[in-house]
Amino acid sequence: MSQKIVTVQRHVLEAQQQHPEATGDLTGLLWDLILAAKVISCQVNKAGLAQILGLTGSHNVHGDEVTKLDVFANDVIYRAMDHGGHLCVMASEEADDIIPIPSRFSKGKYVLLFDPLDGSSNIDANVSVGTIFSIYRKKTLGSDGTVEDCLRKGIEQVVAGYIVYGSSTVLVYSAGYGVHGFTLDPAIGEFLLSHPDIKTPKKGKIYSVNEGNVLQWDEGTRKYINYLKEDDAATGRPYSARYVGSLVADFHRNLLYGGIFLYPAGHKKGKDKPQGKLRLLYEASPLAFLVEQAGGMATTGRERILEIEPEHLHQRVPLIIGSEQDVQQYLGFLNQG
Ligand code: AHM
Ligand code: MG
Repeated sequence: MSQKIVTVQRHVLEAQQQHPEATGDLTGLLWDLILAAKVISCQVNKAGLAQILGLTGSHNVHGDEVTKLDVFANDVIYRAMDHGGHLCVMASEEADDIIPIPSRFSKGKYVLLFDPLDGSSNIDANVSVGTIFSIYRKKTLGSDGTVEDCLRKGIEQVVAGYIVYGSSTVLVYSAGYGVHGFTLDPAIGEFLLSHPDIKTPKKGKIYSVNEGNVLQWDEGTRKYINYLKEDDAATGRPYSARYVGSLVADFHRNLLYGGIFLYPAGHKKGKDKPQGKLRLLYEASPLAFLVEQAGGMATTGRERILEIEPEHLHQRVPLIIGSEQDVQQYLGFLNQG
């Protein structure tokens, strides 16, 4: 018999009904976010046609060029989420500071952190991009959320997820009871359950890294990548290199097929300390939550991503994420260094 047809809304609602104490607040919040995802998806699909291609000429807090679609996605999420009464504060990769909920709206008990359009430097070439989100419960007193409500360890996440705008639009989320994927049917405007209870393979055959940075890496990382290229059928080598350059797309493929994604710390000229590129709160933490729920691992090489205590909103970390045996093996190389 063919699979049941389940919308993401029904899936979220049924999960909520397992928790008699639930108020429906989180469900309402996710519904608002799903609406924003549909609006962004529609606009991303029109990117080649619309007049909005090109750059605004402005830079975000990381010094990256901000394309109009980044601004659009950021704005859509804000406008879908500010008035629902579920949130007390938001923070976005595109904004320097926390984003308060306007005083005219009632405040809720949740905190939303998001990267509105990850990988957007690829958009002009029709390469997949994505939205990443992360939800926490408010922890401070009072109705307004604060920066303290946003600076949270990943293990405290209530929900994490992403939407990848690719050959189809796919939404993947976890509320701590497995990872579930839904594909948008554009004809009916609904996300339908397509990937129930995703488990990532324990070991893969893919590695994803920007190898152009090889000279900036530490010895352990270099040795590990060289090891993956050696020919040894008994240990499944060589691995295949796959790197889109859009984190959500690289992550989504590896989640389904297995493998390892690495953005290690790089020793850059003029900087005394090696630095990661990806942002802890908007990229690493939500994807780490998902990968662990799917049976994988995420680390900086030194610590578990989900246990990092953030110091500031736009903190960057090295990110090594994927199949458990692959990440463990990487750690082995790093420790031998
Ligand atoms: P962005 O959030 O400004 O789009 O940057 C993050 C992106 C990730 O999607 C991707 O994994 C990474 O940057 C690619 O970086 P690089 O071009 O250095 O390989
Ligand atoms: Mg990003």
